[in-house]
Amino acid sequence: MESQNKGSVEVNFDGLVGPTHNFAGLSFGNVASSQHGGRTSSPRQAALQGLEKMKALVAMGMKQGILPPHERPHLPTLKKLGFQGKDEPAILASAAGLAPNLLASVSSASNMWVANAATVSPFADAADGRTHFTPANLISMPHRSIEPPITSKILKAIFKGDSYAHHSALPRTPAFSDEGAANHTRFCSQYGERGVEFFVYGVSAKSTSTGPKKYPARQTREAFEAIARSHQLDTKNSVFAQQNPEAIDAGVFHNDVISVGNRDLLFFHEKAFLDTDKVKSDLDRAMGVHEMSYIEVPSASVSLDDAVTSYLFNSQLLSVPNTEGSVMVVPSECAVNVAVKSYLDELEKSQVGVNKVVYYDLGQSMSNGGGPACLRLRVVMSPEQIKTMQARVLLNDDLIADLEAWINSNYRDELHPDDLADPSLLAESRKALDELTSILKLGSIYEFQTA
Ligand code: SUG
Repeated sequence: MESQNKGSVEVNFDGLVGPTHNFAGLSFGNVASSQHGGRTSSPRQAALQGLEKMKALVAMGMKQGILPPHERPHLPTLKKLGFQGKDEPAILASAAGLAPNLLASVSSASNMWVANAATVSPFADAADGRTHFTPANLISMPHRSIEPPITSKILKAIFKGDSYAHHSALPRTPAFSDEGAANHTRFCSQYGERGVEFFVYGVSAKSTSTGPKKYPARQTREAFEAIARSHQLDTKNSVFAQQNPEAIDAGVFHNDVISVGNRDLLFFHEKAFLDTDKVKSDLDRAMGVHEMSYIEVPSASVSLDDAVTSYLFNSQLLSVPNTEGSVMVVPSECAVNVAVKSYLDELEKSQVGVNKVVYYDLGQSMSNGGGPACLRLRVVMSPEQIKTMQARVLLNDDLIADLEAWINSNYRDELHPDDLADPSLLAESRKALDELTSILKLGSIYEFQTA
């Protein structure tokens, strides 16, 4: 098994921003989403900003994939919620009149933040040697709770064959509230070797400590325990840790807003976890002969507020071919926050763990609380898995050019939440997604294509 996994790499699959990207202020506890609700967005700029970041990673020599957006506005959900009309425009109009917030919910492009799409365990960690996927049930926010069925369809269409195991999302009840890879990190020496899976939760029935007081905890320990079992992980290689409720109440709605890991490095804020010493000793024990490295950022250098507004920890730590240490991809908001910028300058100068910091403008996604790490789902893939992938979702110059042209011809420059009832937005969105499934060689994955 070990030699078969040689040459395995971590592939970042980024969510392509959908044509209905808008600011509806839907996510309570996500400070940026609440602050920008009601403003005018730019779907085109959002999609191009995301693609620019992907292009930059490809240029660094990284393997980069994409996951397509979901069908939005989602008429099947509006119908399920009882909105009626003689045709689809009438159903949209009825929702816009009676419950604009629900129309916004079924129109959100939130599926772009694919760190919440699923939890993924690579083949090297699972007893059966397969790569396991569990789509997140996303029950804590109504607009995200409609994502799992299409996410599951997309993952099955892309990761096809005997080397993959696809599980159902967990039961849809608060006890199993699950937000996927945004709260999950994997540590290892080499990607294709057995690693340690690190599950961070906000709340647990077993916990004796009090949870957050102001904002909801969106991930339970019980959800992650179920996932670790289904993914056939060895308990010795699974570490569970509780988020610091103070961080959640400061706007850290997912753990990837306050910590990020890669290989044997954990970069985190001192207030990320309830018990930092235990986190470190549990990870050290699980890693065994491979030593962990920690970069703990003190509040004295970067406050929780600075962490939340700059999204410093929502960075990507990348092992770039032929480069020592990790390259850190951060949002450009980190360059304007004085405390964060001076911390990053020092970090880069020290050349310890992080050897280079690169800044990207993801302003459209950031205004809804989604930074570089939210936009990507990490999947460790063996050379064989990469070779046999049939969908055209791994970026190269041709695919990048096709996607740029596709975005430019299909996306609006501006969108206001009031525009969501416009029937032509529905038609434009479907036309765009129909073209996209051909570009990506995905077959018919959307309900409107099979209805
Ligand atoms: O679930 N925002 C997303 C942001 C997700 C970020 N993901 C990670 N941290 N991994 C959320 O809160 C806002 C949509 C709106 O308000 O229009 C939104 O869904």
